[in-house]
Amino acid sequence: MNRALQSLKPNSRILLVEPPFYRFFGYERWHYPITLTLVGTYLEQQGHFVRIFDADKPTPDCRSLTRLEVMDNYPQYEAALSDREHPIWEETLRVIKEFNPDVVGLTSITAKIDSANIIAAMIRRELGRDIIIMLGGAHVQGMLTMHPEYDFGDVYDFVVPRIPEIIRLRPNKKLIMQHETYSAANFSGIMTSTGCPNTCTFCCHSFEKSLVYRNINDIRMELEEIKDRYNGAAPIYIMDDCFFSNTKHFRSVSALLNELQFQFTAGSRIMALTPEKIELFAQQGGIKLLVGVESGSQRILDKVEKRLRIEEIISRTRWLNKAGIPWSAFFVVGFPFETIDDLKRTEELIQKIRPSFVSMNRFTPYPGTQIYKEYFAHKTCSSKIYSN
Ligand code: B12
Repeated sequence: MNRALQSLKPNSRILLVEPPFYRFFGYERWHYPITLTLVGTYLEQQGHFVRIFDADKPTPDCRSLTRLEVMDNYPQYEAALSDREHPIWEETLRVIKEFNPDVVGLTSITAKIDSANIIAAMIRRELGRDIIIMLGGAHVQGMLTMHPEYDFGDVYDFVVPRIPEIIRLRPNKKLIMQHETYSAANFSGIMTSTGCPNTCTFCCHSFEKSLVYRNINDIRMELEEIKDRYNGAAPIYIMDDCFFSNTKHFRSVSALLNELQFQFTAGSRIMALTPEKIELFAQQGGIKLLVGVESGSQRILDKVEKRLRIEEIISRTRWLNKAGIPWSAFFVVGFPFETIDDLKRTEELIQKIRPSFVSMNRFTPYPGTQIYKEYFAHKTCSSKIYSN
């Protein structure tokens, strides 16, 4: 067990808090807090009393936004970071006070770290030093990979980069405050495995290299719970990094989804696609596939170690179009070594492969990745700690 977690006194009252982010700018893009639900399930099994407060749960005024609207609205998040009296911070503090925790646990991806820091500083300011505050998540993992001595600030008592094999647990959704108000669609995201055999230089996957698969009976229990308890009619979103890579696992989970009459969406590496798997996916209830193409330039694909040839992209996505399965192609633009010519090649490839949906994403250097090491690590870290 993680040594810091081992040091918690037995039967602690632990409140895990998902820092608010999308809610600040009215975006309803949201899945239940899967990371904290797994962490909470683990801590509950260690004998603690655990609850999860999802401070990012969308309110009724949140709605689906286009990418341009997200860009326009994003400054509202930045404004909230400087506004201590924002109602969302006040609500978060009120819930924490009412719960009266011994320990507060925060999770954070890089985008949310300022929000997590504000909550930690607020607890220190209002509730003193008796409460233990811990921080985990992809940002902590990345920063510590890069800078092992990195100081997250004295608002935190300790940080937890990793709890191995946690993915094998079945997330206990009842730990989430007001879980009964959540719908099947809110709980539609499930992870049946984690890990990736690839080593793309922009991906944070370096943290959890090993492939870990959940037990099929356990996956069945989670799906049945979504169906029975939460009246599951919504399609399931399989959040695995490489759902198609292990054929045996792919077959058994797809068959299970079909047996339970779920439709589903999943991601695949292009090189894991075969005509047989595509056919099986469609037969078993697959309604949409997500694939990471990243670039139409072979030079860029090689540079980011995607281990993918343009010819393979063209031939394998042809199978998808032939099978008539809707598919989204994910691209990254703005690598530090990308040229206009590379971008033109991406545009040409999109015309050629004709995905049903194109997701164009701006490159972000995440700490812990190879590309961050090469191009950004020497720059000064600028994550602010919001002091008392
Ligand atoms: C599922 C998923 C999603 C889901 C989110 C579902 C949800 N509600 O969480 C969706 C599809 C919505 C999504 C969206 C995005 N995601 Co995402 N996502 C993942 C994925 C595949 C799994 C995350 C997960 O739950 N893992 C299982 C948990 C248990 O593991 P973990 O989060 O790593 O946590 C471990 C430790 O950090 C620690 N820990 C974590 N928190 C805490 C807290 C405490 C108190 C303790 C003690 C320990 C602890 O314990 C855990 C076990 O070791 C990861 C990749 C991966 N395989 O990890 C990417 C990943 C987290 N996503 C990433 C990104 C960038 C995004 C987006 C920003 C993409 C975008 N541009 O829009 C958005 C942001 C969404 C948001 N606001 O949270 C990056 C984050 C990189 C970073 N440094 O920030 C990752 C790592 C992908 C990658 N390879 O680069 N994502």
